[in-house]
Amino acid sequence: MKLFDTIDKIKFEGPDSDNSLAFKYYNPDQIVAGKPMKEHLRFAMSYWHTLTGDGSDPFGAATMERPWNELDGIEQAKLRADIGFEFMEKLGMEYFCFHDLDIAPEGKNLKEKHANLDIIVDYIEELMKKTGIKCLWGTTNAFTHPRFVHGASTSPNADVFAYAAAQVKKAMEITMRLGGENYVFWGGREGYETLLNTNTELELDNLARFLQMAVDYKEKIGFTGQLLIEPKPKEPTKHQYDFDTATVLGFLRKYNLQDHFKLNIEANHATLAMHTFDHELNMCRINGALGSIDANQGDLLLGWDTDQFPTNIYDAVLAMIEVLKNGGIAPGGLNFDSKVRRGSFEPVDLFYGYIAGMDTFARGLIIADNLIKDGVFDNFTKERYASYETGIGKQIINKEVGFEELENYALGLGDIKNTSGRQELLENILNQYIYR
Ligand code: XUL
Ligand code: CO
Repeated sequence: MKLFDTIDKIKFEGPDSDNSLAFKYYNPDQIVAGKPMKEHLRFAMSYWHTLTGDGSDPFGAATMERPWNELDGIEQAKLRADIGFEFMEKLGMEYFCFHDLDIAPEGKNLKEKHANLDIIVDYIEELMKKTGIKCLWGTTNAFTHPRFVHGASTSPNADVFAYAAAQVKKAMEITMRLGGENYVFWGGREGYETLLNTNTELELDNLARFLQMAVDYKEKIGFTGQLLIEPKPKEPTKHQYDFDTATVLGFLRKYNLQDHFKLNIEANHATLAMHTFDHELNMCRINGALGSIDANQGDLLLGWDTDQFPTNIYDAVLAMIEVLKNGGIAPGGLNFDSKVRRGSFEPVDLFYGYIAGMDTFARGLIIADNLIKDGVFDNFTKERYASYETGIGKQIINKEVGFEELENYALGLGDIKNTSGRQELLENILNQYIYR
């Protein structure tokens, strides 16, 4: 049984095409900055939003029309996998990302859950061999089941800590078996609702203990994938511990874990933390911690994680500037942690969503490359900081002066002259590159 019998492989037809089921900008083999577009972008399908998301929300029932709705258990999981791989093949999507719970039913207990996973992993492995599609990253879902009501590794209940550890152990083994290039830790319910009942010190220490165990186990089994932490400031808890990039970097350094983890930056999580997407990417890049991207966008009028397909070209350009300056994103990639709206319930809407996201980032990549090649912002910025290349600025950089020398220098200064930051000029030029 196939879901998309009426839809052929999505092809690149260029910006003038009026075929809604074609790429206008994503041309996988087109060379940009020395390598094919697909190697810069390393697009991935999110198993959860694409294959398990049903369109339900706190106010309403499921809406998504999907053929697996009629099935359950292992049969449902197999049909999802079949259709998921058909979908990726048709999109030319080379990677996928998954939670354990997305691919196999939970089962009555941990033993049954593991057995279900083994069946489905065998099945997915075959589909991967047949199609050449690879795993970008795997993770565990330690937030949906009621046992995680108070968190997983930060739960006050040590039994829950142990259960979560067993889940990560298995999920890491599966990810390794599927050749996953990364393993992600998103905090799930690792946070708190009120300080009145929370020992934050113990919870944070336990989070670090848990991550250290994951590092130890990774080394023990010889998993060579990159470990990633995905910051998010709130939702589902009021305060998530992995608030944003700066918080996660501080945490990793406090517990001496910084050499073992990079970050997976999600656009909508950045905006929930009152940052721009490019701010978060930039903070990672300058700290050598940019690991991977969850590509989506939020709605600026809403304060929650709407996980929409990214269509904002402005943000995509600024994000791709960071990726290019990072020397690329591999072994990470761009995972569309994005879902079609509840009202977009027909299967074809999944194609429209992915085409929109892939085209936006493809175009973003080309514009970012042009801006970098022409030195548009780099030349301006270099000039803006030129005072640190000679004289007192150079002495500051070289640590040749302290407060006393600087006071002497300042006493000898006349009126200080600043120059304009030219923000509006730069924004005009950015728009000009986007419009071209
Ligand atoms: C939740 C979120 C997750 C992670 C993986 O907001 O982004 O889907 O990406 O657990
Ligand atoms: Co995410």
